[in-house]
Amino acid sequence: MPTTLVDSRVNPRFAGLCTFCRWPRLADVVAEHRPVDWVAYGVPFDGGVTYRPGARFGPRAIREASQYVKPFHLEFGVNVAERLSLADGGDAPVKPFDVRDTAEAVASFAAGLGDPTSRLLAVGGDHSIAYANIKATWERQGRPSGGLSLIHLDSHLDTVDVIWGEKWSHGSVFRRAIEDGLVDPRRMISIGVKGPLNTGADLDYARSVGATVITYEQMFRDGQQTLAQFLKHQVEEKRPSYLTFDIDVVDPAYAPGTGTPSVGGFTSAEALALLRRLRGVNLVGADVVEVLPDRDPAGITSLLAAHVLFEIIALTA
Ligand SMILES: [Mn+2]
Repeated sequence: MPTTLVDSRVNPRFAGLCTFCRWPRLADVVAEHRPVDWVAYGVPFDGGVTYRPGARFGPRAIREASQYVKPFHLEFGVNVAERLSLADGGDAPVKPFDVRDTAEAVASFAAGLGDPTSRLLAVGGDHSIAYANIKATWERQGRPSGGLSLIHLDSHLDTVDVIWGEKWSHGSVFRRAIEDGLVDPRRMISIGVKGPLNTGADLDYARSVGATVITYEQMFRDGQQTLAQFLKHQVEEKRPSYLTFDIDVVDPAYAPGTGTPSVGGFTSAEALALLRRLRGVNLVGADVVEVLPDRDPAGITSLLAAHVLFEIIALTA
């Protein structure tokens, strides 16, 4: 069912309520008893960061930037809003002083969004918020044993065990998700990882559990082949796959507004092209995280994140 969109040729993009991509509020869609294909919601939380805070302001900035996201996908040749029913689910409740409590609050909020078949897209917030959306998605998928497949675009692996004596932070999120059976590490791929690292052992956990890691450098060598093979399996097996997009996978020259910037990396165009290669994957949930508006002078990071959100949705249109 199509999305009821405000026509920007009648009502300008700079007017009206500010929702993701000007989609209707979820409450309005539910009141009309319309099914929803994707619910995007904000998670204004940055209590899990190990460096610069400020991603709690990400959802607002991305909503604002997304007013300029148009619905027709040029490369796919589809009007995404006509193909899909999309809604803005508002912001999840957060507990600003506690990562673990926030994860629980967000997961239970997410569990109630839309109808049981709606896909969930969480907009962060720091990367720690991915745990809750992965958990809610895993439950929605009927708790597949072994966990969801994970496509992870990030400069960092986020599989550290303990940081500052804490097991819950944006640097540990996928280790916890793997331990809890939400993610199948043998069907996990981390793309765009960049150095330097704290220690070479940072890679050990991901490799020991069977995850595939493609560094940014490798993408221009044998990484392309590894990725193509991984995606071929994903498409053939139709495995429920979750996509997590940390904006710091993009070169800070293109995405400066982020808390743990890592120099080099994908241009914005390369990142969008990479996302488009995921078409055909059985995508069941996603997140876009780590946008830090205070470090984003011209708003380009938020604008990119808004378009990343659109590209993710468009993969299923
Ligand atoms: Mn991350």
